Amino acid sequence: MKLPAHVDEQTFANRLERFRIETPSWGYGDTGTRFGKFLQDAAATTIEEKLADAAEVHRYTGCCPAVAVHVLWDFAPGIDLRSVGQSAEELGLCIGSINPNVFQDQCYKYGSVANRDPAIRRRAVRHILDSVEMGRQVGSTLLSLWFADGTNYPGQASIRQRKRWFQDALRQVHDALPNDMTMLVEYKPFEPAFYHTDIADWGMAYVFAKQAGPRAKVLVDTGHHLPGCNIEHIVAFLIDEGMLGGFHFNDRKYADDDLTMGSIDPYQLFRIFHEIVGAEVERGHDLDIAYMVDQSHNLKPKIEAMIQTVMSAQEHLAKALLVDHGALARAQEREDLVLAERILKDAYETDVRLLLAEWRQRRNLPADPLLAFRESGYAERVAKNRRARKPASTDRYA
Ligand code: PSV
Ligand code: MN
Repeated sequence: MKLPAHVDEQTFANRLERFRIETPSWGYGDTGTRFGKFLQDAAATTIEEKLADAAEVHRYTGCCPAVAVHVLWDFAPGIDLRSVGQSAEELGLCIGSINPNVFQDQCYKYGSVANRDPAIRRRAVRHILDSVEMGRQVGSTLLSLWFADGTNYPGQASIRQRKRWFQDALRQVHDALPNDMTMLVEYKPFEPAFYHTDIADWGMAYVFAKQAGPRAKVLVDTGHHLPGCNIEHIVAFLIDEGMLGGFHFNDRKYADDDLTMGSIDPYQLFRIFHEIVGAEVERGHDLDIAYMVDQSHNLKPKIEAMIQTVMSAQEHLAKALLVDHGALARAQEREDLVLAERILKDAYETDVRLLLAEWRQRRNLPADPLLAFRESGYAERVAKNRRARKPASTDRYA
């Protein structure tokens, strides 16, 4: 398939080649909603199994060498962390972001770093600092912070006081980062806190990151926005401020649904990539952004869902690379809104699947990673081994 005349074939292929997507360990295990968990025989339980599954995604897509880990979910007490890093390496992987967990323990009922009790605030900071050290041991250079802190009712706490506790904690963590570590601050409008969340939007994350220090940046989880929010505007703004550190990719219909990226609003995904590519074209180099997936699938098979996500990410980046930036600038100069929009739509509506299939084959990868994985029989094989370790059905009327 031929590329449009304004796209240089080598530039297109090279940019795709450099696009790396980190997959989350928690996307390979059994997860659910507060209403229950539907277990899958093939779902991973241990960090070794999660890494093995992530290696399959990398084997078929060629672009997912890094795996994000969540400290409490992946590191059992006393685990030999160097061996985790080694296992990853043996599988051709590396450990990507390290995610502390200050939202699960009972003591965090009223918050972690914004808890009224100074001992709990100290405990939360200590856990994050321990996570930094664990990250160092497994070879991670990214500390990814998300806090469930907030309140459920008006009057429950002083919002201003909690803000100051957050500022103190984030500064302490930033001061303790090793030189090669970046700290990402994630925001979310609600859930589990339903009245106010201490880091509710990109503006708050920006201020906290800015005040923490130069190695703190904002993390945009695409599912963490209220309906109608213009996410690409946030992305463009943060890029221009040098404050966009990374993404947690997923899609949403109602709230933080964790649906497969691009399954609900693929045009939004294209518009996000268009802002990134536009800035890269202007600057002449790639932006330093950590592209990560944050999806825990309840119903879809885990590895297939991950491969589907990665393919969708590549397709939307490829479409964004097809935008005719010269023609777009000329249309904008003339205030030709119709043509400007059409230039975006021309790129978005191009079917790039054949282009990507050919590009993959040139790299000795399967033209269709999803089908190739399905045909490999991996999921059936591991299901057989892992099934025995899953709890028996707890259905009351079975
Ligand atoms: C919170 O909803 C979140 O997006 C954070 O990134 C957590 O680390 C992750 O989900 C856990 O699934
Ligand atoms: Mn997230």
